[in-house]
Amino acid sequence: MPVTHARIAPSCYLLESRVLDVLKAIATQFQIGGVIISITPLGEGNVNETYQVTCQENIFQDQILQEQLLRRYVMQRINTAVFPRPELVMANINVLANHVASHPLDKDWVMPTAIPIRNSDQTWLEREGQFWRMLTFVENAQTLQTIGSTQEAQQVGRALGVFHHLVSDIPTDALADTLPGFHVTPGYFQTFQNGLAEALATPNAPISQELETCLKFVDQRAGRIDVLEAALARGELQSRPIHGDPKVNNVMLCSTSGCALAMIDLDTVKPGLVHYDIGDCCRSGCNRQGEESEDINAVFFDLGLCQAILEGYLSAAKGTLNNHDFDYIYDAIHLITFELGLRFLTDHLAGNVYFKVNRPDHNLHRAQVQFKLVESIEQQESSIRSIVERLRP
Ligand code: GN1
Ligand code: MG
Repeated sequence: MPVTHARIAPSCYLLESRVLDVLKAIATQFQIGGVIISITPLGEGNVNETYQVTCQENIFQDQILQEQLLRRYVMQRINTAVFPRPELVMANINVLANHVASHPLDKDWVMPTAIPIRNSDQTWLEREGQFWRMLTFVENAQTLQTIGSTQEAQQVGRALGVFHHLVSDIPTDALADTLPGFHVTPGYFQTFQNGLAEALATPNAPISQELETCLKFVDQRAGRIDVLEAALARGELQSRPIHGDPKVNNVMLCSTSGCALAMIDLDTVKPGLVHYDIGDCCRSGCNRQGEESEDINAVFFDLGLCQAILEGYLSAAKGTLNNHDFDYIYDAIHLITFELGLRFLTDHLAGNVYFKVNRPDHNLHRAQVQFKLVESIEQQESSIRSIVERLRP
């Protein structure tokens, strides 16, 4: 029996016992230790379905119970509408695991790895057309939904820097392109235009004032959408291994020290521009109100957090950026924020088929939040550029 997967965040519903039974049956197919004692929804992802699986292992000596070990795992159903080739996603995660195994990791840095299914080295399970995987759980760590202090901002930036440094010597041809067109803004713009034409062709399609404002906003910025791709085509920027989704809640901070110790959500690790990552990390980290802010007018881009994120990043990326790379940091922050707004808006026009939503205008609202952030970035362009200049070696 397939698990139902309405496009709502898993944390919004309690697991029915029927669903739990199915999840348990799936989890036991993987090489996990002990007896499953609970499965609960985990995280805030917009794409995959994520669960925490907790197992208990009883350690006996001379038939006397010595210890009860609790082990946690992360089980996910990969959204195949977004990742049509999940086996490539898993292949990339394995490339990362092998790379890390042959490289000394920074002290206290953890790379989540995939757990194979029983009696096999395959790291995913296909069941009734759905793809499942089990990952190691990063213990003694937490994620933030939004950044509250410059110390946290430094750590979020440092996490991305450590990650980039770590993967910088993986040859790009060793990584599959799991999501062609990901972060290629001109492609998203084309999809948006097609979606808009289709929506406008529908007789009597209602266009709210909010939608009309968003459409105008996009139209006014159409001229700069190829800034990164054009620099790539001119050879000023190069494709390198990237994380692809370094938003704040994909960084794990040690619960004791507050130091970054892992980057999770490795689905979008693939060749790309490090600028997509730097831009996305600042986009997400410098918005104190968060992506889901109810109050759009309260949204702004925080310069102090931006400086701290970039400082943290550069302290750990260890010279992976050259002069041209610095030239495009402002553009990256601006473009990736605009791009996410455009992606939300496109999904709204398409009827919410990509990002999980919990109300019909959810993606429109998310687009408005990102566009408000874009405006704030534009208003502070010279200050952001000055921060980048001060950090240029
Ligand atoms: C999606 O699923 P999640 O939350 O990790 C999206 C990112 C967006 C993000 C915005 C594969 O990530 O690109 O930045 O939502 N992932 C994909 O919250 O499209
Ligand atoms: Mg993701």
